[in-house]
Amino acid sequence: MTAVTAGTTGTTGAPGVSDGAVAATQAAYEAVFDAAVAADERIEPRDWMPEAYRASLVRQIAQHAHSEIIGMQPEANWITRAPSLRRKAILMAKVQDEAGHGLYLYSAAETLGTSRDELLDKLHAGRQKYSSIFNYPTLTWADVGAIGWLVDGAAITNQVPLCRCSYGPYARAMVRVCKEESFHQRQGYEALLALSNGTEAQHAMAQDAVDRWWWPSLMMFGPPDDESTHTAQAMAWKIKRHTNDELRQRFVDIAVPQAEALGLTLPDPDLRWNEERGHYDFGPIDWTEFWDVLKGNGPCNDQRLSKRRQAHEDGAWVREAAASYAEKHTGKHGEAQA
Ligand code: FAQ
Repeated sequence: MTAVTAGTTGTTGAPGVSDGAVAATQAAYEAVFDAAVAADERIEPRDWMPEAYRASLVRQIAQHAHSEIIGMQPEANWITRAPSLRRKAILMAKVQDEAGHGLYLYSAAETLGTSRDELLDKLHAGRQKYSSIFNYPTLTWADVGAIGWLVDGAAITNQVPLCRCSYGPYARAMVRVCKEESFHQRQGYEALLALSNGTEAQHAMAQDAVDRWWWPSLMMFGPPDDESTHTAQAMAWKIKRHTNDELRQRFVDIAVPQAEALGLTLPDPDLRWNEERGHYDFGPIDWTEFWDVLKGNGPCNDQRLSKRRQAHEDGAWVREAAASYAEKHTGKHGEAQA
């Protein structure tokens, strides 16, 4: 079963076509789309898709893209103060990778008919979200390690299943993103290991960072399943492959033995192996804090958005120069000149 190509399947606007005929055609397209999803086929940009599917993808991909570029800020805060040239070079490469991830994701959203400008305008106007995690401050160098280990670790847990997302361009973008995130996670783990095995003060710094980043990392997976607005439909469409709670549990199960290997403690007295479930039990998450951060009341929401707006304004000349270059080197009919 192959999805129907949008260009050949317009359902409205044909003169003399009755409402009943339009509805029947619409139902037929929908059946083809449903069958393609059921058969685990990829939906591609030119395929017909329900408008709600398109809107849901734009919402999720935009939030994801915004998270990548806002996520550059807490880490960039330490580039000038990295403890060695080696650490500085690694951190610069990581922050650049995040910009690249934003680029792949904005490009994936563009294939759904939304321009990058439009999405950035919505971000700057506070009309689209980015991940709650990036509204927390990076107070010490150890926070860079904790972000790599926990935040990138949570991001990988969430994003590996997205490589099997039903929408082709998003799934393919995720393959490369996940490879790079794996490198990021390892560098964070290694930086924390060095601190944990260092002086007493360095060990304490690593522990303090883990104490502050642990709970917000668990919140990254989104609200509990019974409060998640989009999960059921997103799973039916195979955009999401697992629920928020399933992925959160998977992350906890991976992180606990890693914390032990690091010689660091996770700040949860209720954390213990549950033989019957075959998983770690963990304590209650403070969902009031999560919703409060989403409303704009986290420690760094204002700072993150105002820096982003400023960066966009500062970059205006680059966009103008690129547009003017493209105009100069493009012929009357849009083809590039030799
Ligand atoms: N923060 O119905 P659900 C990274 C919102 S990338 C803010 O469960 P859904 C890389 C949600 O949008 C991190 N808002 O939503 C990196 C919805 O509001 P809406 C980003 C959140 O979509 C590392 C409402 O709550 N990753 O870290 C959050 O089914 C280091 C109800 O929620 C992605 O975006 C949250 N944590 O599930 C970069 C992955 N959670 O839209 C730099 C792709 C929920 O109705 C440095 N996204 N909300 O207004 C997803 O997998 C999903 O969108 C979820 C949320 C799982 C995040």
